[in-house]
Amino acid sequence: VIAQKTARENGPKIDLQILVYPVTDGRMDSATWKDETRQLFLTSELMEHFWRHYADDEQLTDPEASPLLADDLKDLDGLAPAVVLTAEMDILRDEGAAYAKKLEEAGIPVTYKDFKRQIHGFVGLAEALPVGFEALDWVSTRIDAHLNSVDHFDAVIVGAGFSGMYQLHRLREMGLNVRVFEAGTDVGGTWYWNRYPGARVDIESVAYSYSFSKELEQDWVWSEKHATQPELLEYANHVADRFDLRKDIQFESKVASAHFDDDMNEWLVTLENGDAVRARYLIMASGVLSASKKPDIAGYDNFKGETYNTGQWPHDPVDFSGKKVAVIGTGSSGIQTIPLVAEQAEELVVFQRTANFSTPALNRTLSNSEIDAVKKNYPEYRTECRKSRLGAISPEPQLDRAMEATAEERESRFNTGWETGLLPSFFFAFGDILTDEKANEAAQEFIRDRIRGIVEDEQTREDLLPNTHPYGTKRPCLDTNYYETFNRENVSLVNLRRTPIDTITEKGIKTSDTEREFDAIIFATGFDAMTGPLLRVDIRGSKGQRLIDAWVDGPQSYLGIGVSGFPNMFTINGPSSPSVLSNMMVSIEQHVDWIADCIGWMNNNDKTRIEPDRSAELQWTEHTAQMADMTLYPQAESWYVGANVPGKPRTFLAYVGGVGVYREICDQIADGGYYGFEAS
Ligand code: N01
Repeated sequence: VIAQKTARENGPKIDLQILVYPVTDGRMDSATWKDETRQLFLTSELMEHFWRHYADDEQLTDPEASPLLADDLKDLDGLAPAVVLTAEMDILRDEGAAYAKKLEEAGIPVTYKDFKRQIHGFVGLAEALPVGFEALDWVSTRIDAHLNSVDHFDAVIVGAGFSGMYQLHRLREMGLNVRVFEAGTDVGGTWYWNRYPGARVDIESVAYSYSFSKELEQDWVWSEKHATQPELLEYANHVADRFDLRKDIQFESKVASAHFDDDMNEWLVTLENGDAVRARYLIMASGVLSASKKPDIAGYDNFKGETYNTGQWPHDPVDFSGKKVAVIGTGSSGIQTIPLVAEQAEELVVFQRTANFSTPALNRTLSNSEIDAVKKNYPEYRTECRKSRLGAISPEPQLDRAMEATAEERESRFNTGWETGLLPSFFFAFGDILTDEKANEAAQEFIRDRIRGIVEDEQTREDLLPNTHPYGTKRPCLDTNYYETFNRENVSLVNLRRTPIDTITEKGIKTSDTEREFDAIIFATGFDAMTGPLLRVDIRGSKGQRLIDAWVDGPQSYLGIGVSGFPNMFTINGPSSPSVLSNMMVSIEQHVDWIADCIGWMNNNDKTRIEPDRSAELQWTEHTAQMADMTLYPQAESWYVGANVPGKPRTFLAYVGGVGVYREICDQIADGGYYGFEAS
């Protein structure tokens, strides 16, 4: 009534009218009004009682009481666009629907939705009837769409690491209009954030690189067997320049939320600064080890000295000369950084909760002839990597059983593993290292023996021996002089299993036996892996369903690429894909290509909405878990199962079947018309 009146009398401009099960017709005679089955919560009798308070007989049909009965809507300049919501089981349903239709016929933009099987008042009862949240979300999305005249894209990609960069390139080549949002100031993802001293890739550089461009592959020269973080970042920058990627990447733009709009089959993506865009596809290229975990240590904020987190290292060099430094955490990050910090600091104390398995990286510069040989053979090399289990082909996996070999044979193979300096060399020494406890124990004992042979101090040596989990079930590490570092005068180890941390204090760290003072503390305490980067964005799918609710018992995903109820969303290296168990570059390229092909297929077939069907998703999730249960992986308290984040549901987060097998499955699904997905 007010919207009509201000338009009629040239009053204040109303921008948008939001009518929630509106009362529009004082005649009280619509079909729903009279329907016996709709007398729920609001009855006709009660509604008539309200009407009678408001209007006498004559006024009931006055358009200033019953806006449906106005006959001049077509002539009203400036009548506000409307959002109209009704509930199917409401006596007011028909008059709300009739008014929406009438406005529309008068040329007023109207968005109308009838919420099926709902009763009058359901929006206000959202706590009891969660569909109310869906309705609120629907209304707020309409308001957002109205207030923000937002840009539209074919796809939004979250993250400009190696996956986001290549996805942008692929989709742009297909002629799509794409926007990438990146929280950092430049490209590189993992290699942009993890700038701690000693950071390197522990897959061979020649394998950990893009294969999509033959020219790039031939032009780029890796200097070392395991490239350093600066070299990897330089590579990312080179790729961004070479393919002119930055023009479609918006930096310093952290995505806060992504809400799916069922009516438009689009995502509304909102940044932390409130800016928003809409896109048909949402591609989460947000990384798997990118959500740093705030350490669950008492007094974390007390310390007055310098603090560093390996996952968010400063861009300017940090100088530890003359300083007393603590490192908490002995995963890959801690183990890589400890030897370098030790060389600089006056004193270094390492706080270790779990001793980890680490073997020497044996890093070295690559010779020209080695590089030439790989480049000559790159197409075959890449094909082999794609077909392999881990996405890297050296060393060659052996398939026989460890305990059927002689002790000498085991010793010899493990020795070769130790001397190749390649991450999978122990997994691949025999076919059953990750499935047979005895085989694994043999590998463990070999490594423990080597550690015993390196570390001089008796107590430190004992404390460094890993004995809480099978080899490989926590991500094993490759190091350069890690164990040797504990022979230095200025380095000591605190075993937190014997003397746990009580609290961090203003000056240092207090363990159960003593307090130590430091100038700097380095937290190498890990990440909320795999699901963290997805759940830190407020993602809401169809009908307002939140991803965080859908995954309350652990992630469920079809192929680690799509999630049922979250249409048009793709996750690169998502949970239940090989991702962290593989050479990430191989897995990234495979997902990016698959997603690009899928979007191409959608466009060619005039489809605008795709999502996994629930049964396919459940089957895949179960299959992933069953595969993991055939291995020793679930035995460790690792980030692979979410054990490092208090309260995180325990599920094994990756697909153990290997990248070759996985690729075949994904290809067959695509070839079969995206079997297990519903596209419309
Ligand atoms: O993290 P982590 P990361 N009090 O979770 C300890 C990849 N990566 O950053 O084992 C005391 O492995 C925790 O102890 P515990 C790679 O996939 C790759 O090192 O939980 N200690 C553990 O020792 C890797 O696996 C590369 O008992 C606490 C450490 O912190 C993944 O990233 C390089 C603690 C965390 O280890 C993560 O590695 C670096 C607490 N409250 C990383 N909380 C390369 O490619 C945690 N810890 C080479």
